[in-house]
Amino acid sequence: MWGTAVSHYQVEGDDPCDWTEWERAGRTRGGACGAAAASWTRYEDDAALAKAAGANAFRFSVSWSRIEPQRNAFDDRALARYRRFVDHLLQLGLEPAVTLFHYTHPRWFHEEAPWTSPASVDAFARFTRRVVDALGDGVRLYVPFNEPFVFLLAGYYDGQIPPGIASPRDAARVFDHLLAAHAASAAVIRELQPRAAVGVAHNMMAFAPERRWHLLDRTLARVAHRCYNSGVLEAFATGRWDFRLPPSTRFRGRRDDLPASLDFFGINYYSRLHLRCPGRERWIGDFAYRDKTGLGLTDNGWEIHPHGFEAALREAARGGFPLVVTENGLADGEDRLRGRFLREHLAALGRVEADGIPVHGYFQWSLVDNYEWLDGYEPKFGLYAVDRATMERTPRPSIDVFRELGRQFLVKS
Ligand code: IFM
Repeated sequence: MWGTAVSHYQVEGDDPCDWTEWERAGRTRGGACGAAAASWTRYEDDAALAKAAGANAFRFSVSWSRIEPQRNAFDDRALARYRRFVDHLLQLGLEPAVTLFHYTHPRWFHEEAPWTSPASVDAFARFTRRVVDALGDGVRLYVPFNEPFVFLLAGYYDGQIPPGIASPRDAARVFDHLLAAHAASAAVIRELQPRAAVGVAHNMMAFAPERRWHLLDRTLARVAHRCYNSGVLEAFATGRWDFRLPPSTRFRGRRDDLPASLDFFGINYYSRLHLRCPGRERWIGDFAYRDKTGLGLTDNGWEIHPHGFEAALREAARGGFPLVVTENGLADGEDRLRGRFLREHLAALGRVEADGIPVHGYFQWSLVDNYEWLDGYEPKFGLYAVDRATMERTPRPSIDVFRELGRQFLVKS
């Protein structure tokens, strides 16, 4: 698969949910989402844009808050809207890859079935059932959770995103429930669509010691890698997990049904962080992006580091699952860096494949400029620029590089 990726809240617009409340409370740096890229009414046009960019697959997520605005009350019109979109993708020859959870929740969720409670697992399984039933057999790829560990850290450890809780004890319990919800969701998908493949989209990063010679920096980089990259991978590969989140939270558990719940492992890769311990701001450690390889920093300051992508793919391959790159991309409004970024990352992917590790798909984040969570509309990740006044989409020049690399990628397979 050669595709583009978007998520519901970041492109659809006007979707009241827990994030909307968060924006209203002034908890985002970049303001409110509002109309996003208006894709709720333009999805079919967006599909045509992906096709024109050479894609044969389209990753998107469904909005839980549109589909189940009140607990146990499902909106058939919302489900039908997504079904029409799936049918349209299929007509265009684009493989739909459907994510069920991409950060946002219906407004009732945190009160009535929060992730700290086992009720969340049942609620997510029920939601899965309605979606899979409505989308039918045209969808052959499901990703129940996008970046579960990022959501966990930001939502329950740092408290930066909804539900805004900073509690290490809750975080460990939530991890358990997210994995249980994944397994329950996978079981429902298998029951209703036995031919569909189930994956997870796991965010992986490169971690480096700020000072190569410094024991504490090196230890912190190792600990960060172990917990951020390998924890989720090990949980899926073995059904067990046991790692620590500094300073002292232990994540430990077991779910025997996890390994069999996954048909592919998705990697979302963007950048590398440089770690320093003790930190100047937080004693436990500072995290900074630096342009150490000379490939530049993206508009939101992230280091471009394709070798980290290569390492992430090799690490992920250790889990033994078929690999898919479910996200990779950069914020680059002027399109100065995107062409090279794409070439270097696909070269890294090629090196991995040359060593006998096949990568079954690559999805570029993102098709269009969209709402970047806490940072609003400033970072521009799109292959297509979006004019926020007219919602008109304009291809960035590097789209030709994307198309050409896609041709080469697909010819190989
Ligand atoms: O925009 C996000 C996306 O929602 C999840 N993965 C990372 C992207 C860039 O920050």
